[in-house]
Amino acid sequence: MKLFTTDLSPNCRRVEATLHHLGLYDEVDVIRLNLATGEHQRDDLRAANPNGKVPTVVVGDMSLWESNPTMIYLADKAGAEDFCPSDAKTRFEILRWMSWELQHYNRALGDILWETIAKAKFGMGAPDQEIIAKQMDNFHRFAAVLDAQLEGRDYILGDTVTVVDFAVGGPSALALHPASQVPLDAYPNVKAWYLRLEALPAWAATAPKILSEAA
Ligand SMILES: N[C@@H](CCC(=O)N[C@@H](CS)C(=O)NCC(=O)O)C(=O)O
Repeated sequence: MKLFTTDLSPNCRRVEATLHHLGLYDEVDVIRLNLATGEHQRDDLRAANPNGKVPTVVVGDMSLWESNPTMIYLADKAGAEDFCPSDAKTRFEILRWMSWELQHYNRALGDILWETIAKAKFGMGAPDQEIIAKQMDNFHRFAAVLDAQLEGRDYILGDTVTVVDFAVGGPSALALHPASQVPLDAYPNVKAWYLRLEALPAWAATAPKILSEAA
């Protein structure tokens, strides 16, 4: 199995963490690319993923791209029923939270984190305060939904970690970073859940190196 990936990407982190969680990481040929210098513009990645994006996983003659369905496929193939339950109701909940994180919560958070953290790490200039202000309204709207869902639960769907936590939690390290400007103290259940995720072995193994180097 081959994985094209990069550091500091929540999309890559959740796929890498899934591979760790499933005990598959040692079987993976990891190709870690520096996007800032264009290392990902290479023929073998484009052959596997016409978008030329990471994460991309190649398993046999199959190419997996888009991180959320990639995690589901890997978990299903590994028979990880606890991590990715296959009954219709839970599958609906998994797909619902994955759609929600892409369209709403992590879209807002991603824009904020790009401005406050990533641009500085990649030397791409000062944060755009207008973008941050606009997305902060969206962040508050959707973080309140997540905080309510996590009330009385350790993880999004209940007492055990599932693929949904990895999907929604992808940006946890960046959101917890002191420079992120993300007002997590207003959402204590979200903050506690992010810290719970960071403590999981699969999550700890995939902590963004750029952040720890700077710490
Ligand atoms: N929706 C995709 C997003 C993939 C994506 O945008 N990857 C970024 C890194 S986070 C990338 O490869 N950027 C390089 C580029 O677009 O050229 C997923 O979940 O996998």
